[in-house]
Amino acid sequence: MGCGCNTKAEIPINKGVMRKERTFLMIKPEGVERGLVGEIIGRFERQGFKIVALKLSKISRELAEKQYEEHQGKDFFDDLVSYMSSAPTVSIVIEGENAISVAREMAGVTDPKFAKPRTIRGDYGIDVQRNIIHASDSEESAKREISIHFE
Ligand code: D4T
Repeated sequence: MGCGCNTKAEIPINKGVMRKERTFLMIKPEGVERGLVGEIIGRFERQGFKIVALKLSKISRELAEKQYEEHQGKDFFDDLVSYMSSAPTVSIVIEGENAISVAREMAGVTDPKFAKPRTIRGDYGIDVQRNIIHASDSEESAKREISIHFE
């Protein structure tokens, strides 16, 4: 009996409303340090997404602040931007059907303690800050984040 999902996909894709989208991902410092870049990119490729931009860089504190500007003023903001600018990260743009919501599903919920198995944070996340990957949460964020990381 068919499950109605893409058999190649790691996570079933909702075939209801299909939209070709681009989204921004960032592999956080501990993901790079622990040698998880290939594993993480591979998951998105196997899910059927096309990599349209890819960059390894140590981002400045200013860029990290811009990336997370919606969290300015929260108690974790300073630690978060220090952490994100402390070591190399990988910035990625992927393209494909429902890329924004599917990438968020593949990432898993923010706190790895609660993230499901087979999600990136569920499988590799350490804690809420060292949660391996960032994925844009809306079309507006995706556009904004792509433009700040890939001028
Ligand atoms: P990102 O933006 O990294 O994909 O994460 P989420 O979209 O899943 O979660 P978020 O916006 O609530 O948090 C942004 C970023 O801040 C870190 N964080 C979060 C943290 O260090 N301490 C905290 O208490 C929270 C809530 C993790 C992700």
